[in-house]
Amino acid sequence: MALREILVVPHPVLKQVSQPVETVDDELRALMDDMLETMYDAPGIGLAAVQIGVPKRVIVMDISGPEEPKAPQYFVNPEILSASDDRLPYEEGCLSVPEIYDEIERPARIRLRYLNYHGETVEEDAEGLYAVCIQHEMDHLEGVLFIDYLSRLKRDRAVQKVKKLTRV
Ligand code: GNR
Ligand code: NI
Repeated sequence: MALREILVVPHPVLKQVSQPVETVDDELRALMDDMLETMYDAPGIGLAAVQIGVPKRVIVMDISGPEEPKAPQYFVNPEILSASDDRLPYEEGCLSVPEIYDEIERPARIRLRYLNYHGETVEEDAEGLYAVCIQHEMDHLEGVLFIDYLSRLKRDRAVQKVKKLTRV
């Protein structure tokens, strides 16, 4: 396993649309292992492959609390089958937009389909933080960041702040 560098705005790869995975094999599992290690190290609760510069439709997540046992989850080629009309506002952050937080509203409940670590198809419902996080991650697969939902003024300020923060 290896730590990978997390790309931050305004890196152009973050705007790319990620490509579907053809087969869940050992090479892909090695990528997912690196992603999970990188996410825990950051630390974060989710990471899309494009955030480490690999534009494939792969996500890792762990929304367990700090006192709970680790609960890694892996999503390959995830799809949203349906979404509720009611919205859940949540204060979001992103490892690719460090130190910026703002409230975003998304569907409160969704039904999901994806391939897991073993390449098996899974269908399940998500709500609460799980729903928020998977939707945030799936936006990354389309080249969309949470700051894209903010006003242009707020978004531009956020990018400027990150540029200043990451300048060396
Ligand atoms: O670590 C993360 N926390 C978080 C908090 C609220 C909503 C979404 C997230 S995802 C983020 C990690 C990340 O940037 N994933 O793409
Ligand atoms: Ni993010």
